[in-house]
Amino acid sequence: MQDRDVIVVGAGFAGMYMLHTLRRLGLATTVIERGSGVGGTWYWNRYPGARCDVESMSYSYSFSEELQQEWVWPHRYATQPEILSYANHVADRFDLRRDIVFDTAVTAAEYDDSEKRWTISTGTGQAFRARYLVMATGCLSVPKVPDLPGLANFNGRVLHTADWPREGYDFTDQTVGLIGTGSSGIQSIPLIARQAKHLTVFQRTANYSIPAWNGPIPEKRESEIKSNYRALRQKSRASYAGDYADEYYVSILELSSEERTEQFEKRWQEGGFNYQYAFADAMVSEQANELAAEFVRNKIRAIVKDPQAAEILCPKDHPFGAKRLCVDTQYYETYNRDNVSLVDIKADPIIEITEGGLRTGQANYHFGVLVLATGFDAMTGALTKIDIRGRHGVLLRERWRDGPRAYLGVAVTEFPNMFVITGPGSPSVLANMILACEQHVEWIAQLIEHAEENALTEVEADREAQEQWARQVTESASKTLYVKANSWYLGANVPGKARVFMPYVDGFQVYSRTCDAIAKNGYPGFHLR
Ligand code: NA7
Repeated sequence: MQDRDVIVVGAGFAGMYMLHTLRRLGLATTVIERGSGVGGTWYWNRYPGARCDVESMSYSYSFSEELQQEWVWPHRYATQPEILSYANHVADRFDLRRDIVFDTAVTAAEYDDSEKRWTISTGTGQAFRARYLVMATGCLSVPKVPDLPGLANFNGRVLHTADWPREGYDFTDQTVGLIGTGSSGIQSIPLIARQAKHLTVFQRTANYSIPAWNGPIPEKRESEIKSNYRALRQKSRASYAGDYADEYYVSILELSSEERTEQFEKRWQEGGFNYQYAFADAMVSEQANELAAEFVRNKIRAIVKDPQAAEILCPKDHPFGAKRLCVDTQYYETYNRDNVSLVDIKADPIIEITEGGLRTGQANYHFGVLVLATGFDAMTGALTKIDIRGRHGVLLRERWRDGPRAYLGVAVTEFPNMFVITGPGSPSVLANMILACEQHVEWIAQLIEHAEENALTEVEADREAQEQWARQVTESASKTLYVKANSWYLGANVPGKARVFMPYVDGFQVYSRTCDAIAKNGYPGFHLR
């Protein structure tokens, strides 16, 4: 059994920076990582077209001025291989690998009340003891395989976007069925269609997607950002979404009809999340939301030549942005190809997967490869999968049966000295994730430093503070339209999962200010023993 000050679980962007930061505090830290390399979600999600939906120069670490100056992002939105190569560069540059144990999945973690130590068990039989446990396990790291009758009988290859073969997959001359039209489906469909003989997309819920207009970052733009990086990062930290893109906060309902069309068109032409974040009332007023939504539907109708397919692709059953917005390259255009067909499985649901394809109530479909772009057990899946036992052996999974509860989204009562990076109840997936990771890492490190300096042996969230926080997170979300869709934000995509809105919706800036004030005031809401 190895004794460490801190065990960090996960070597994605959160875990890597946590290690770097704890080392600077002089704490003996080991990171345990299930994959064979760093990068977390960007290590596993290797499907064609996988790309970040936040601009590269913003979706990158800000903690090192040298790093952000020297790294060159080739595209406005980075591809998965580009992000992975950045993660590897960071690991090398800061000499992180020597403290990362790869190919090792944490299976259990148990807190010993008398020793004030966590014991961490792994699938390889290696065990560790540590004073602190930091879960950097990611929000989108447990792929969700749908419970489709007959799936085991399928004769061909089954691929899940979030667990893609490392060697890639060649779709040339293949007939492909693809289930799922969230970001992973919407990003991969155009590329699979270009290679495959035929692609049939099975859509249950139509999603809103905004073009990325991706391309190389012009040199002038890059140097503008780099010469102004510090200020731009400050702007990101003071923003709603943790990004330096302008959040204009124009109110849709205050605009005249002409101004509205002009604004929607402008945001559509800019591409990406601006289309959502530019508008102050988009996520709070049904009327404003519907105007933004109808503009997107009309774009879909203009792009997709087959009017019947276009109507199937137009989302009508949930507000715009209530499921995470997709950012695409030639997604809707792909349905104009002769080798692509679209099946509405809401109207005609899947009955079963067969040996050679699938059967709906009204038809049989044949294909040799099945792609599941069916998402994740998001936000909590990676934590509830591990047997995490706190004080008196209580299981985290049991405590979270009716929905996750974590003070500030960081600490859980009865689980002392354990911290969760971008946990449920923090802005996490509603913000720029790398910045959200940095903010949490820095805040957690500061709390650990405080504990070390004051010879504290236990840091634990107070139950009432935790409940109050959970109530506030739920209450804030309930005032928005985010709760009006069956999204993974709500756990609605996993059968049996409690329906609780998990991310903090009041914005990155409000959240990080709250965290700072708590640190400054001696950590109210925590028991420091
Ligand atoms: P998402 O956004 O959860 O999308 C999953 C898709 O798979 C969605 O269209 C689902 O339809 C569909 N799905 C899931 N289960 C089934 C079954 N059983 N039958 C038919 N269709 C199903 O996951 P992604 O991987 O695309 O994206 C996740 C995040 O990663 C994304 O938001 C970005 O932040 C990056 P449904 O909507 O449930 O009807």
